[in-house]
Amino acid sequence: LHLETHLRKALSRDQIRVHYQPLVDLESGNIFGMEALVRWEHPELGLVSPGEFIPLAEETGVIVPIGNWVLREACMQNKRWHDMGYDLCVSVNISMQQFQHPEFVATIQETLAETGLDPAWLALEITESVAMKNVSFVMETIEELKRIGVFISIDDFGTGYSSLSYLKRFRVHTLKIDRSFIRDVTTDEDNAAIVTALIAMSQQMKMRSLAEGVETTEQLIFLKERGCNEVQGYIYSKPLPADEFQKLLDKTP
Ligand code: G
Ligand code: G
Ligand code: NA
Ligand code: MN
Repeated sequence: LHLETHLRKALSRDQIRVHYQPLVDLESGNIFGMEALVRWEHPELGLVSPGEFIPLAEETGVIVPIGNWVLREACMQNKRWHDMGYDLCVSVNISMQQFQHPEFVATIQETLAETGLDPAWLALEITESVAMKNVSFVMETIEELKRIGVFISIDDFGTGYSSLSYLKRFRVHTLKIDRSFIRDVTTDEDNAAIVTALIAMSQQMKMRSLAEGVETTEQLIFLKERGCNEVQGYIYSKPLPADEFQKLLDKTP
């Protein structure tokens, strides 16, 4: 099937898409932003999910051009929404290969300059595997990004080789609690304890907490009672193409 060859050509063949999933402020219930999630529209295979091709893209290095394209597309789209009067923050996933690329910070600056998006309306999601690699390099890069004015989130928190001491050194803006902890949060005491502790820790360290994969009202109530700041999940919406996401914005006050 030569998936790799096809993947390399996916960009030039215009087969890469970006879907958007709402990020909701738990106190107000308002959509304040969206996570950009890549999709590959393959002519024979149909819509290929990133779970299937991101690992291959990372192994082969194709993730760098694809990731840069997603970043640009997401910034362009968000600029369009700002010009229409929506104040939204777009959150973009960044792979380790992108983050470690010598041109990464320059790429962020160029993309913001060329799309005209204010840095304060862009957040970058990095995983703990990124944060693991080279602590001083990661710290420096994060500080540079913060100086530019973009926001930094730690994605899938609690699943990687987490070290709490990194959180102290990196000082990110948002901690995204992995959905594996949220799934059984109302029935499993251990998950309840972990999520409660992560929300409290975020508050005390002046970070925002975001719960991923929220699907039920019970989960929402649990999170609200503990002061979780933000949520994302099927309870609000699955990831949607830009035009459908915009309809969702128009529907919600
Ligand atoms: O959208 P979905 O739930 O299928 O995403 C599966 C995984 O792919 C998630 O872990 C998500 O973080 C990752 N992913 C989605 N879009 C991107 C992207 O643009 N870049 C990178 N590096 N990962 C992405
Ligand atoms: O790793 P990351 O958090 O970036 O992955 C986001 C992935 O989670 C996407 O593939 C998205 O489709 C998926 N997702 C988003 N909301 C939910 C949800 O409520 N339930 C489940 N099972 N998956 C979700
Ligand atoms: Na993510
Ligand atoms: Mn995540």
